[in-house]
Order: sequence, then C-alpha cells, then structure tokens
Amino acid sequence: MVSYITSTQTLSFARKPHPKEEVCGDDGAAWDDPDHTWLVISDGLGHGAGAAKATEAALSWITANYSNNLEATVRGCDKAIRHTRGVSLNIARINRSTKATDYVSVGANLGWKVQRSGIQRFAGDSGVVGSGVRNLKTTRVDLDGAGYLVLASDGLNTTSDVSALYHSTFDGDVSLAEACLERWTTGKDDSSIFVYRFT
Ligand SMILES: [Mn+2]
Repeated sequence: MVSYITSTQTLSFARKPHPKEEVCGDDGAAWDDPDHTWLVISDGLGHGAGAAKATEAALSWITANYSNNLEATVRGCDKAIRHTRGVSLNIARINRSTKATDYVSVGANLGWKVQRSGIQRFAGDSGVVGSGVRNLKTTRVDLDGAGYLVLASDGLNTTSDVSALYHSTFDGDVSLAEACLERWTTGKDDSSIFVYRFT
C-alpha cells in the first residue's frame, strides 16, 4: 500500500496478484487530511508489471495532488497517467466528524456499505483513468450508525455476499481484509480490498 498513515485502527487492506503473476497490478492508498480519511483502490488494466506501473503512477499522483474536489482529482490523475495503460479507480473520502462520505468510481472497481439493516452497493462510471475519463459522478453516502465500508477491485466477485461480515466468524489470525479477500476473490485476476469499520 502506498501510504497507511490514518488515525483509525479499524482499517485493513489486502491484495494478491493474479495466480500466474509475481507482481500485483492492484494497490491501495489510505491517508488522513485534517478532516477526512481517504481510501483509494487502483486496479491497473490487465495484470503483471504493466498493470503495476499504471497503478503506481495513479496512486503516486493522487497522494501528491489530491484536492477536495474528487472529480477534479480523478480528472487530474487521468491526464497525468496517459503514458500508462490506465487503471480502474475508486475513491472514498470520509468526513470523520459528520461521517458524510463522497465516493467516485471509474471502471470496474466495487464499493459497498454494509450494515445489519442492509447493504448498499455503489454505482460507478465506466471508463479507464488514463485514457480519457468522460462521465464522472460523485455519490454521497452517510456512514450513519455502525457498519463497514468496503472498497475492492474486480478481482473480487461482484456477487460477494458482504453481509457475511455480520453473520460469519473470521479467523482472528488474519486481518478482516485478508479474510474477505480469500473468501471473495475470483482467483482469475489481481485482487485488492479495503475494509473500513465505522461506529
Ligand atoms: Mn482487475
């Protein structure tokens, strides 16, 4: 992970390369600004070294140049990484006091809010960051009550039953993110996941 300097103890991240590759083309970044916790997952197109290079370029640019305008952040990254094959990207910016969360996603990455009362899967826009992002919308999510915010690449099944976060036991020796990745990976692609618990 590019950076892991958040104040929260309730965040875990895991990733795993495509079964035929040594390097993982997915990676995540997490950090705090004074008001927000930021989570970003980048999935470089395809897998292997070229995918890893695209992801590294995307996350380096975003962690150095992000702004409170999420759409401008994605569009800036899109312009900055044209020399790469491009990435699928999703970003969640969580306001730590109000719990209001803004979410954007371009490409096939996945996002869910998981609570006892139900699950919300976030919509994303199609496209590739790095080859000209067109439609881009921000979804506002309120992390009211308690639950989990989950961001993942499409190396996880789109039909993952994330309610298992409530009705299953997970091996205490691995992080929640690692346990979820093992359970929901398609096994046919790089995979990566953030699990953020909110209360
Ligand atoms: Mn993928």
